[in-house]
Amino acid sequence: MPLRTHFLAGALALAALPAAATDDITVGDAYARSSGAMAASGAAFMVIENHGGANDRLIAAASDVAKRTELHTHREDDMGVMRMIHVEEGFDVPAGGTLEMRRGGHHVMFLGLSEPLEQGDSVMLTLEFETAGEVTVEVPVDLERQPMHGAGRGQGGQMN
Ligand SMILES: [Cu+2]
Repeated sequence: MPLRTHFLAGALALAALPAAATDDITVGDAYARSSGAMAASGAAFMVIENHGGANDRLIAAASDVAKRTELHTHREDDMGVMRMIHVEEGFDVPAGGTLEMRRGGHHVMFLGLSEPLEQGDSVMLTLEFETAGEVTVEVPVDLERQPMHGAGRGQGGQMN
C-alpha cells in the first residue's frame, strides 16, 4: 500500500510577476546623427518592438539636446521629391510587431540642437507611448554609420 504524499508547492518562484507595461516595449539598434558640427538639427533611428498583447502607438519623443524633438517621416510629394514631415499622430507599434525608424523613413527629429552631436557621445531620449507610457533610452551618437540602402532619390522620369 503505497504512501502518497502531497507536498505543498510552498516555494513557487515568484519570478513570473506581471511585467510592467514598459517591459513590453524594447528599443534596439538605436543611433543618433547630425550632418556635421554646424548642423542645427539631428535625428535618431531605432527599431521598436512591442512584445505585448496590445497595440500601442508612439505618440511623442522628448530630449534635452534640442529645442524641439518631433516624430518625423519622409513622404514623396507630387513632384517625386522626398520631403520630411512632422507626424503629429505618431506611429503605430502593433502587438507583436515592430516599428522601424530608419534613414529615409520614420525618425525622431532634433530641431535646434543645443550643442553638436559628437561621435561617441550619447543622447538621452524619452519616447512616449499611448499604452506603455514613457520609455527612456540612451542613444549613442554615430556619425559614421551609412544608410542601409543606397541614398534613395526620386525616380525621375515621367511622373504623370
Ligand atoms: Cu526630420
